Amino acid sequence: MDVLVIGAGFAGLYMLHRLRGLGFTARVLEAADGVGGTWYWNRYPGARCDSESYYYCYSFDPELEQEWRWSERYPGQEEIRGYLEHVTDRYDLRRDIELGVRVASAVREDDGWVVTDTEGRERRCRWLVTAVGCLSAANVPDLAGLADFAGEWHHTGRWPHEGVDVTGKRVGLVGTGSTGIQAVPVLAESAGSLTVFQRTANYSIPARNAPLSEAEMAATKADYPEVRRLQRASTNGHPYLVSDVDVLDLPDDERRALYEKAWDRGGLRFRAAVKDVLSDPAVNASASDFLRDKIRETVADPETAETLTPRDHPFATKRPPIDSGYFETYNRPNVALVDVKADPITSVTPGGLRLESGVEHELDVLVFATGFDALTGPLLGIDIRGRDGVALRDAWADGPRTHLGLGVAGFPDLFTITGPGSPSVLTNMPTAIEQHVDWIADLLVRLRETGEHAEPTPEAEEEWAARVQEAADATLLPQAASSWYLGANVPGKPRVFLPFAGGMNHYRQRCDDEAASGYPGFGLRPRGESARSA
Ligand code: NA7
Repeated sequence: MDVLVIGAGFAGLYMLHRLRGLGFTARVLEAADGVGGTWYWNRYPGARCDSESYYYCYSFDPELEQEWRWSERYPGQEEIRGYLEHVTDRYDLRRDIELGVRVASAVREDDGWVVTDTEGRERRCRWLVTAVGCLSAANVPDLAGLADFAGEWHHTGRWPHEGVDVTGKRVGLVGTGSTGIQAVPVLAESAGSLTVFQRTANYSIPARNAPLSEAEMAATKADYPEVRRLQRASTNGHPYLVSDVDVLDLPDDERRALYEKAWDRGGLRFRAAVKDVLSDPAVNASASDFLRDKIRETVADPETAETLTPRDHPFATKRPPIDSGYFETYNRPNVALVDVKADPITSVTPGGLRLESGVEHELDVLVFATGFDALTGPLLGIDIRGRDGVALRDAWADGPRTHLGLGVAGFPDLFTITGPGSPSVLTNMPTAIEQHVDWIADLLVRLRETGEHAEPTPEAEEEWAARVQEAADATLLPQAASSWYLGANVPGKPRVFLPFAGGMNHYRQRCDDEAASGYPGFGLRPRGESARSA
């Protein structure tokens, strides 16, 4: 094989399509029994994308975007999975995808990579591309007693395909990130009781999901060139630009009206309605106050409302969830909230969850909406060994180091789609993925022509790490101490700001400059020359 690609989600499928078109021999190895990546695994009740359907999709083929019909403003898990299945068939990708193959290790040998799966089967390739996703390594809390829990427990990112019948049952859900906030209203509808264990209160904005009419779909399809232009021009791959209104210059009533309008429109776009919300503390405080007021207005019980009100981080410094009736759900008689920051979970008993105070909550079903070992977890879950047998785990012991999030010093001819240090999770993912895939494809064409190896230089990595830190420091993002952007949700994980916060548009330009100037940060060297130090 010229290229092995690990993962068959948005990234792996498009990578395979591009490689085929360029005449490379390529294969995708996928651990799951189907394509879809994130959207294969995340089947929990309420699983839905927070980007809108008309732009949470590929842009590489105008025919594809004209053909596909989205049914709702935000696509549900099953619909996105269906879309990716369609793409797989439409471009005849399936014959080069091996499903049910979990990669255990990838070892640099001679001029290429030896990739070994968990069954011990080896495959060799010249270039290795990881398309393993940013949020695919489930983070299950290491709680004493979990193995002896008498009920059933599930992580939302590993939800059983046949579903979980919670009808009439006592359900406990841990975690109030985007996932928990999506799942709570749906679980509450059929559970006998639902107890939500909240560690960090979260802001959330109504999604305002709704079916898409034929007329709306037709208008979007007619407008796709402009949608795509805006996506490329924006800082995070969404097809709208950040407002140029200085909210603090507005009289109180006009500012309130601006927030109300953004609230009524709903979704992640709220953030874009508030200029400088992620860089000016006073602007952020004003928007955060508006969102806190909304919680108080929505939740009937004042004590519950107060517990649900975030006070320890500015709005959007953690990934802001959007919801369909989340805060309203706490007005249901069968739903209770437990503050596990005040009274932490200490263990799982056969009958439920025990807190530090000794209080025990009796549960039949335990749901961990506890997120992921983000960005680095999926890569470090594979034993990747570069030049001289150096393990990626060791190279990244103090946090990930990459050049542009695309490659790692010491690991020649390895390319990491949406790797740490790239904008990835701060963007609309398909936009970031397409940019990475296209960039990698161009580089591979050059490497095939010249016979060179590509391996980031330590100097380039160092410079890029400084840029990533600098970009984060120019925002309020590092202020959220418990953010998974910082790796803070996984005990023992180094605290390093993981994605590049300098904007997708600027990042794209930086990558284009790298290519146009002959890939100086990728230390291209003739094939056969064994090491950079040689
Ligand atoms: P997140 O956003 O990481 O949320 C996980 C939630 O689980 C969050 O509220 C955590 O609290 C909580 N958590 C994690 N571990 C524990 C333990 N041990 N005890 C109690 N509570 C815990 O993951 P999601 O799946 O919701 O969303 C991930 C992304 O997917 C999302 O941002 C979108 O990009 C799509 P914490 O805040 O760490 O105190």
